[in-house]
Formats: sequence, C-alpha cells, structure tokens
Amino acid sequence: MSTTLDLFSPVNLGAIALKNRMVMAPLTRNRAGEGGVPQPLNVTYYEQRATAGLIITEATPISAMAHGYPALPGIYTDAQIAGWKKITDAVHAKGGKIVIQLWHVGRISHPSLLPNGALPVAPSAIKPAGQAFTYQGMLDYVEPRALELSELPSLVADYVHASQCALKAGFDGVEIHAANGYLIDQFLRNGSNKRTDSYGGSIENRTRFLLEVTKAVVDAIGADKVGMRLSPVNPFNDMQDSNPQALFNHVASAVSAFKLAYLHVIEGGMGGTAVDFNFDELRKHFKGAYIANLAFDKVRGNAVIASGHADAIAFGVPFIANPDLVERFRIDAPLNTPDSKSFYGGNEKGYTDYPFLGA
Ligand code: 8OZ
Repeated sequence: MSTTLDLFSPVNLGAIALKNRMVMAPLTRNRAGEGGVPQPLNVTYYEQRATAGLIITEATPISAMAHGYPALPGIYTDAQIAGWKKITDAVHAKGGKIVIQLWHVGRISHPSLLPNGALPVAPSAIKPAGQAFTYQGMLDYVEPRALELSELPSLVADYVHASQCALKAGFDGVEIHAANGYLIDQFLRNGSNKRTDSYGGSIENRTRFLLEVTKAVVDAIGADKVGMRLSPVNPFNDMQDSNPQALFNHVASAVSAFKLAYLHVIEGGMGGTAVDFNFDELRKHFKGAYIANLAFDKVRGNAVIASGHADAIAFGVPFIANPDLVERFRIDAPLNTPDSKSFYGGNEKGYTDYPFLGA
C-alpha cells in the first residue's frame, strides 16, 4: 500500500475532517445583499464548490466598522446568520466543510463605507498609498484614526461575537484573517504600526493584538475550530516590515501554543513579487496543521504535501473558474479560463455560471 500523501488524501484540521486536501481559498466576490446578508445566489456559488475538502468563505466583516468594500456579507446580525445558515446547510448536505473568515479591514476602508461617515481605524494614523473601492468608484484612502488603548477590548469582543454568530450559522469553524494588510496585519508589521504603547515597537508588542484576539476566540469556540491566515511578505495594501522572518517566526511560535485547527500562509507576494523569506523555517515554528497558498497547481500541490511541508493547499482563482476543481484535478481534465473582470461585483455571470465537466 502506498503511503504517499497527496491532494486527494483525507486529513483532519483540528475538529474539521476533510475528505481531501484541496481547500477553497477565501475570495472576495462583492455579491452580498442589503445589510450584508448572503443571498440565494451566494448559496448556489458555495454549494457548487462543496466538493472541496474545505471551503474558506470570502473575508467577512465582524462589525459595521470592519467593512472596506461594497457588497460584503457580514457575520454580526441575526439576518446575516440566517443568510449564512442556508449556505452552511447546502454545503453540508453535499458532504462539504466550511469555515468563515473573520475580517476587520482597519485602514483599508473609506468613510463612505462606514457608519455615519466615520474615519477608518488603524494602529497608527498612517494613510495607505492607493485607493479604496467604494460605491462611488475608486477614491483615495484617507488618513485613519489611531485606535485608543481603551478601544481595543471592544474590538476583541467583536471577533468573539462574530465567532459565536458563525457557530449559530452552522460553520465548522472560523479563520482569523491576520493577512494582506488588514487590521491585525497592520498591528503586526512596522510599516503600519508606529505605536509607542504596549501594542507597538517590539515584535512581542506588535503581536499582542493578534494574540488577544486569538485567545478570546479560542476561549469562546474552542481552538480546534479556529484557523488563522498570515501573509508574511505580501506587499498588498501598502504593507512592509523591516524584519518579516523574525516577526513571523515569532507569530507562528506564539500561535502554535493555542493548538489551532490550522495555520494558513500565503507564501509570497500576491502578483508575483520576489521575496526573501524562508517558509520552511516559519513552518517549523508552528506545530499544527499547515495550509499553503499562492498560485499552486496540482503537481506542485501534490509535491508540497508529499514533502511534509504542508497538510493541505488552498486554491483561489482555480476554484472561481472551476466549481468541480477536485474532479478536474483527479482526472487531469482541462480547466475553465477565469474571467478577471467578473471577480469583484456583479451577478451570476462569472460567479455561478462556470460550467461543470460534461455540461
Ligand atoms: C482582493 C480584493 C479585495 C479584498 C484579501 C480580502 O486580500 C482580501 C481582498 C482581496 O484578503
């Protein structure tokens, strides 16, 4: 009997039993309904992809202040819970597993997207380069308001509330979004965190907010239902750090102590940015299950699983264009071509109309 593991081998990530190691990456699609409530169209989209070993939902705001793009679903109101419940029921009925990605965008927002035109919040009042995607089109980012120390516990409480809402909505777990230049990552990396209090300066201090969120969510719903996503060297959203290897080795060790369901890492810069970072070294600092992500294909995915570096692989764009990606990989069938113009916003076109094999 062969003992070589590959993308089609089952695996347990904490309490979540996966029938294969092909994970659908979190993908922002901007197609939720009024009030951030998932719609029937969103049910169809996720249900179509339930043959993935695990679906990680699109990044989902944990509060009204956590929004930073149009037409995002939320996970903090009863109507949103009811909308998501239809999705988790549909995915489970097809034998799939689904966790929700908990998101606060921090400074990557705009007053027009926030309650009463509020300023976005961030660890420090540093305006990111670039423009926000708003209902009025692309608008320059504004200088965010630096969070007061006294506000941090209520933010942690928002993560806890959202994780409790997630369980009510029937999710198998949550993924804490600590990647890609959003609020938690803004605390971690010193290009965006210039605080002089106990949440800024040293690596330990910059990691404090992440660990407080993690501990609170773990205490609320159990570590075996909590994953985390990191992107140590992704420059997306105007991010940089002076020593990412030291920072993220520390982060991986510190979160390892919680015995999370998994750590999910974007192993480079989105858009193919060259990086100097040793992901094998980072991986050794985390004792639990590990999901690797960044433009993998079947051959590289199988190789990385066989090598023991990763336990599962997250695929993004291939799952947008191929609802039956697992079957296509299994039989080496050709893949549908993704249409990048319909990634963000719109209707069923480029969302639920990609053909299945044999259609
Ligand atoms: C692309 C466009 C909008 C949001 C991320 C949630 O990078 C995102 C995102 C990506 O994590």
